[in-house]
Amino acid sequence: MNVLYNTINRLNYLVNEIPGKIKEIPEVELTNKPAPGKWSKQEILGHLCDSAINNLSRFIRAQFEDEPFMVVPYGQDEWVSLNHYNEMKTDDVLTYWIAVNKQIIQIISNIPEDKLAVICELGNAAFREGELDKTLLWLIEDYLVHMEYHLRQVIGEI
Ligand code: NI
Repeated sequence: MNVLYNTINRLNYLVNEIPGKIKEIPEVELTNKPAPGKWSKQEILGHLCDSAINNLSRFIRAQFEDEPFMVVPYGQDEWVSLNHYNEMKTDDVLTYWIAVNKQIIQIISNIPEDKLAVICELGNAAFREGELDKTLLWLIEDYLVHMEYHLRQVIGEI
């Protein structure tokens, strides 16, 4: 059995179930910014699109670039604000989120086991403190952990 079996199952479940739950939330609530500089729920969903597109790139490149693969952080606030997610239709943000995650599922379903062991060096020193080097497998599992953390901020328990 693929070591990513549970992760892939969970991602499939979330991609199928979450959009319907988000569509139940009124637009005013989704786009409300709790404070200037704080993300609205729709912007958190946008942040998950940014996470998806950046990690999709990592999941591809880690398989063929030099090892250790360097995980370069992206400017999360800049990505959210320059994508102007709060001005978009919620449906369009959701369509984007679903499409990129389906492609991530497609990619990770086909990574050979030896590539899952590729060492990935995290650029953020604080994040690395006290931790061993990570692998591509860890990076993929952490992608899901991060997604679930933010989905809970948007819709509560998932
Ligand atoms: Ni985040």
